[in-house]
Amino acid sequence: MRSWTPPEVPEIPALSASLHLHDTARDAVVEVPVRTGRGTLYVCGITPYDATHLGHANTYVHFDVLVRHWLGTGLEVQYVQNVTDVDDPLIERAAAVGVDWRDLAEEQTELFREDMAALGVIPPGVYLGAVETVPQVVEDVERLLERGMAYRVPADPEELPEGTSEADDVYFDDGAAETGTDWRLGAVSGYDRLTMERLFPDRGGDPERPGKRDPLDPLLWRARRRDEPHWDGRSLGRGRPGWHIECSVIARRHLPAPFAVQGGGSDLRFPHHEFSAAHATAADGVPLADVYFHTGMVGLDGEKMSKSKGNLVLVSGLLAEGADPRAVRILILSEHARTDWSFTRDRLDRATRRLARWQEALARAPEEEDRAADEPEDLQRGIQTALADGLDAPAALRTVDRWAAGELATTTSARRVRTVVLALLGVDLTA
Ligand code: 5CA
Ligand code: ZN
Repeated sequence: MRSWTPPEVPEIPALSASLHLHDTARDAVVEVPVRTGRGTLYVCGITPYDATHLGHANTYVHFDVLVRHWLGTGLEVQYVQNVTDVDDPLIERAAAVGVDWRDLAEEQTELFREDMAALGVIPPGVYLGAVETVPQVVEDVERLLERGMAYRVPADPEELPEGTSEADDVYFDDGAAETGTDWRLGAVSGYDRLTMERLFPDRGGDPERPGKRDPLDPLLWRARRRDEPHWDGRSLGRGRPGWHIECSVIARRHLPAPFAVQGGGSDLRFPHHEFSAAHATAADGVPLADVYFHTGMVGLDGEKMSKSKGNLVLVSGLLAEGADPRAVRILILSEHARTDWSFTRDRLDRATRRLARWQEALARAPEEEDRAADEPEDLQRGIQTALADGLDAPAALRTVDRWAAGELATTTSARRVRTVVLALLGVDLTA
């Protein structure tokens, strides 16, 4: 799938600074291992039916800064993202508004691309939709069945298309995976069983489905239903992919195993990241990722922003009202990646004023500096030290504040400041 127009990312001198992040699975801050000189990252993409609200933007801007930090340490970055372009919420939404689900997905994905480009987010190297991944999903589900990690559950004949009397869905067997692999239910999310039982039905799970071995077993393949999209599933019969297997399959095909960081908002801890990791381990015996890093939830008036609550602040809406996309980035980066926060006009105004202060300081900055061009100076050091320490963007912004207030020890030229702030924070201070 086409991604979006990449922003300008200027080169800066490489500064070695190993990244430490909070890992949800271990509930501890850990050093992110670097294998074969690369930063490897999968971030769960949008389900294109309510793009792009500030919650989405929060996720992708914080991970963008992670990518920028890796680049700033001289690493190559391998970044993969999906688009859940077929799933229940999208199909339900399309039916509710009377449009074809494909048109809704394409329209919202396009809006997302425009918003990401406006916010200066570096696009992933691999950007893939669920629809274009169906053959690989079929491969992996067949493999899980062969390995005894999945089982079939007959679909309700009432739901099947005209002329079909029987068809099976396929479910992941949590119990078999716990016995046959190192994965345990709760290993990634860190939740206990009661919490998982509470979250599962609200996040796409179907604990009540008759015939399941464990109420928490997730769907891998849904047999074709009346009026639902469907694809060739070879031995599985026609149908469509479950949700978690999509990300597991895309990550397994396009990243090493394990890759360094699996990311997304904290609402993906369970069931999504729990089970995409479980599916991957059950398929080939190797853990999916080294570190599971989750960003906070953005709300409005104290409630999580979501289509169902109708409290969306759209990025395109803010920009249409005249908000500067750089101020939107600063707004997002003013809170720590892991912090939950609520949008207010006041916060956006503060971010806009901060941008103006930085621009004024840049206009006053000297042409000359007391550092060789290939040597990192204090501004870069300050920003990257903050980012290396748990991706602390607020501390990185405070470093820029200190520079703007003339508090850094060394003199940095205007050119260098622009380059460093653009490369690491994605904020272009010129103009
Ligand atoms: N397509 C799946 C992931 S495979 C999905 O969750 N799509 S989504 O459109 O619902 O969310 C896309 C990303 O935005 C996810 O990382 C999700 O955690 C994050 N997100 C969604 N709502 C919010 C919110 N209110 N605040 C912060 N992040 C959010
Ligand atoms: Zn995902």
